[in-house]
Amino acid sequence: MTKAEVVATIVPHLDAAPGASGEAFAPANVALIKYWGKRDDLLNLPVTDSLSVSLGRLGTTTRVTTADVDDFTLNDRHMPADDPFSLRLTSFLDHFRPAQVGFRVTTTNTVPTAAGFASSASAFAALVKALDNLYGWQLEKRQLSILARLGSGSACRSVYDGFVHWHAGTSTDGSDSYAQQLDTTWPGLRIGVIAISKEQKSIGSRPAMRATRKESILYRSWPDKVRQDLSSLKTALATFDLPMLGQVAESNALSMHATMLGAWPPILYWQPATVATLQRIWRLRSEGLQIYATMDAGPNIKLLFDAQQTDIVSGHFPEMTVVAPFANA
Ligand code: 2P0
Repeated sequence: MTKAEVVATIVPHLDAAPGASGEAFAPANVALIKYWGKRDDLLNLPVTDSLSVSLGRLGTTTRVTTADVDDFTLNDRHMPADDPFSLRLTSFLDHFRPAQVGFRVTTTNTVPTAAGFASSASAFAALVKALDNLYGWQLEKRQLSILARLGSGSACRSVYDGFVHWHAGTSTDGSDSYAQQLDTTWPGLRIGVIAISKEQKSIGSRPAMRATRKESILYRSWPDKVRQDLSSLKTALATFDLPMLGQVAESNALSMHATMLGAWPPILYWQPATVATLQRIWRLRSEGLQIYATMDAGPNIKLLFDAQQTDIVSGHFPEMTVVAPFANA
């Protein structure tokens, strides 16, 4: 099935008359159980479930109107049509546009750009919500989640606040591969972002996922690891058990990176400072400080800890940016 065919099954009247404009916000998210590996590259269908926490007011606000030709502004900067950002947006919008229609899209990220959060998740979630508002489709969140996934897999989780579970699903059309919000709110949870490097990554997450799945024998154990971690994390969320949540998230992230090392050529996102920071975290934890690490497809580290420890943790990592994911709750 193509993306356009999926869109047609969800949006009944793609040629409906647009309103004056559509605007929406979507939060960025950090996965505690990672999405790594696709069973379908085109529709961004994952091999396993994943579970994330959305970042409250940190994310993307997007405004869409129709126009003669596509026209994109990112963080107050007009984007050339041949910029990778514009090309990716145009090809995504192609699945939604009635003939001859262009879109003017104005996007603002409230995620600190230096903080090392992926902005594609909140960007595609906000764009889909803004289109829903522009055309008055009034789609359910589950449908918005499926549409956002077509732009970027992790975007299907950014349709929601709080803790979010993305079900991998099994169908070839992806109709059962969507995210859902969990009931739990955890206002005391804090995420501390330690930016290790701002350099361009040596390999993007898309080709890295593909290579890991294809080349790494260690990837075969990844689905079992996710199943186990998902069950433990749900227990941790039900009992607000930070050490359990932290252990699951840290072990899951490190295991994801381990699968990459088993690929050939090997994939390693870590820098020397990544290892040094992990070793500091482990030393502080052995001294009794409840801090845990998670990492995405890059060298940066995100710490998980309780709000009551913020001053102590900030004292050890003064360069850290602290995020309160449930600040709106
Ligand atoms: C995650 N990552 O769960 C994992 C952890 C990176 C490491 O989701 O190809 O940008 O657009 O579906 O969503 C990054 O992958 O990939 C990602 P596509 P996406 O957050």
